[in-house]
Amino acid sequence: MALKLYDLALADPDIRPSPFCWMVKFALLHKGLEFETAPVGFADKANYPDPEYGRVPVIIDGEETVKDSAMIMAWLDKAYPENPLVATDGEAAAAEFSRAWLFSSFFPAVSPMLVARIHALAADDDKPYFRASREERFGKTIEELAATTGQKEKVEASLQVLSAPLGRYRFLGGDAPNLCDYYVMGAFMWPRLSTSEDIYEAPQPVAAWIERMLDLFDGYARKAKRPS
Ligand SMILES: N[C@@H](CCC(=O)N[C@@H](CS)C(=O)NCC(=O)O)C(=O)O
Repeated sequence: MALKLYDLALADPDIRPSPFCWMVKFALLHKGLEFETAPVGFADKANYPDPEYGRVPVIIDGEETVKDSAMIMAWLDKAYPENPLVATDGEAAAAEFSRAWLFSSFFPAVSPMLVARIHALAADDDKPYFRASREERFGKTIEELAATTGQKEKVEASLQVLSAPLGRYRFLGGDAPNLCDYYVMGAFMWPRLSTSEDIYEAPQPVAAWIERMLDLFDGYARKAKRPS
């Protein structure tokens, strides 16, 4: 039986913007593992594999249930050692750094630009939960978040740190992608699939790397449905 990934869906069930689910999708593709996805809405907790946890990604592989993108990565390399996501302690440390950079820099910069857009695209049944949970998390209304100024510039400043490594190497993993690339590109799929607009401009080496990442695995990420 194919491995199952629980994935977050918007009102259009083919639009799947979750950055953490994308990190896992890239990792599964890297491993060459077959998988199917099970879409769930934000508030649809009864259909989550663990309603109390109430988050995705969660993967089910036979008897195994694994939650949390970072835990899933570690589990994948243990259960399926072929094509490691990180081959050395150095690569593991770099991947942890990449993930920490997302949380300290990229996500805080981009989130205010996305919350209202995602709310507009969420299923009607999910909207009240999404609004309440995000307004509690950010301490602002969705409308106040959407009106925040200067976020585009903050995202663009945050992306500058990637210009030097990606100007020198094809991937953050060097000649070939590794977990660092999947963490960062997984995060970049979030704005890509939450709006039809290009809401920031990436520096040239980063933009070129994004195109390379979209081409991987027979263009899997490039083919993902975007809002119209
Ligand atoms: N630390 C978790 C975070 C997972 C997470 O926050 N997922 C979001 C989707 S991107 C979610 O499940 N949201 C459901 C909700 O907001 O209730 C991971 O890395 O997997």
